[in-house]
Amino acid sequence: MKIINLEDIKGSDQEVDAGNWTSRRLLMKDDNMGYSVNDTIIRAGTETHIWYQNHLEAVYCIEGEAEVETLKDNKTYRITPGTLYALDEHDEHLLRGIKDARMVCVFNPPLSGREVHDENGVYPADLD
Ligand code: 9YT
Repeated sequence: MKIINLEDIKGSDQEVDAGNWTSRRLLMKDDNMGYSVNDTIIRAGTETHIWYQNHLEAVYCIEGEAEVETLKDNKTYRITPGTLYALDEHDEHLLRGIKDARMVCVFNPPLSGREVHDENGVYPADLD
């Protein structure tokens, strides 16, 4: 069994700061769980274009407030603590931080841990 504590990840190379968000990568591909888990802060006042064409992601809000707009239908969803959104159709979306929002993010297939979005909001299929 493994025990992983967020405090040990903060400031390490398992913390990826992309400006609009900072992602603390708790479990990654090399942990061989079949999924990865991040504790991510979406910064207030930011808007990020995301389109995970190669991954499915579930996002569970535990603090703060965010907004997700799905681009195929321009629907906007308010995300508050206790709300989970699942990008089960690889949904292209805009993610806005209303207040600093803390999200637990699960990816299938797992992230290797080093990904940042490309110019289209995509993570590459696989990084080794
Ligand atoms: C919630 C979300 O999609 N944030 C962008 C960062 C990403 N989830 C990550 O790598 O933690």
